[in-house]
Amino acid sequence: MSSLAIPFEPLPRTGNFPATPIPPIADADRKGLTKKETAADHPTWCPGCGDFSVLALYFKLIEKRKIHHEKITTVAGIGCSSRFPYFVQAHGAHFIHGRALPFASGVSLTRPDLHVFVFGGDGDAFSIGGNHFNHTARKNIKMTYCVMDNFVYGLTKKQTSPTSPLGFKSKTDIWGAVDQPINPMRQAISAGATFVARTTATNPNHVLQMMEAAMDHEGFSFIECLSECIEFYEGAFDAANPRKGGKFDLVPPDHDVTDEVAAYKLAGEPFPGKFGIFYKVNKPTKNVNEAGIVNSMQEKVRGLEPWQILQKTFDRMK
Ligand SMILES: Cc1ncc(C[n+]2csc(CCOP(=O)(O)OP(=O)(O)O)c2C)c(N)n1
Ligand code: SF4
Ligand SMILES: [Mg+2]
Repeated sequence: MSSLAIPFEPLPRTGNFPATPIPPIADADRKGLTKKETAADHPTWCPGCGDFSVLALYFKLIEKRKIHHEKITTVAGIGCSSRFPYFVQAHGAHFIHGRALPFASGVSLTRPDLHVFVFGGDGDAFSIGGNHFNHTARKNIKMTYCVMDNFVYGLTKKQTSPTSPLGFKSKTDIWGAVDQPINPMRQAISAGATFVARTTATNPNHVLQMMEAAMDHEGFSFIECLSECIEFYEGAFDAANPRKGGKFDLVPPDHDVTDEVAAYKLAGEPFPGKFGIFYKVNKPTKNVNEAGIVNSMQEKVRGLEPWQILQKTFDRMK
């Protein structure tokens, strides 16, 4: 148990919530969709971009976990990485820069039978979308948010991003970045995310493992996935790639994922750091809390006609 955890009283589940049992997302009786059945347009990313790998693993996840077209929901903001939903033949939205999470929250809260996947970049998540990131995490809204972190603004052709390291030369920092980069893992933990993991696009098995664990988590699951921008920050993640002379070190097996302080410590390790699940705790989701309120309100007016409900409201105003 984390030493920073604050005890709280979850809202009671009232009435007969959930009124209708929520069916499982996977349909075990149907065969898993192949990449051919879920791939849409050919991705327009630059050859060698790390984002290809993340997309390929999303297709693998869909097939392995038997998620069918009507249950696939892929949401993104704006950026190279945020083009993601275009390339998936299913429901989704390529939304406004930085606003993917509020959109996804609405979908998640109204459709408990789905699992919403959100993909995007470091600029989308931590610059323009920074506030949404913090609030979606603290509300613990059930979804998986995979940030394809390339330490740069790719789509707009090389500006400094919130994760660009000090000294990084870009069109907005021609003499080198002088601002301290944010640490996405620390930010996610401190904001209240209940699942925080880190992976890299150059290790496909690990990406898939993290996606599966994130999807299975009851709450807001965040994955920082290093994904190289071959065009504007080539070699950024060589230090995390054994094929380029770097090292890929897993989170030690004795790490307690419920220990918030231990998770901060892991997150503070110098690059390339560790990979795996840093933090995972169970807390009530906004989905459950809100459904409880809605259900108890519905109980109060069960069997009444709309005009009778209105009449009750007017009576209260007398
Ligand atoms: C409101 C608004 N501001 C700015 C932009 C311009 N813009 C588009 S994508 C982007 C940043 C993309 O960087 P990132 O989120 O890291 O994605 P990447 O392209 O690196 O995958 C910016 C500043 C925009 N489209 N909308
Ligand atoms: S500009 Fe960079 S992030 Fe964008 S598609 Fe090309 S390699 Fe990928
Ligand atoms: Mg980026």
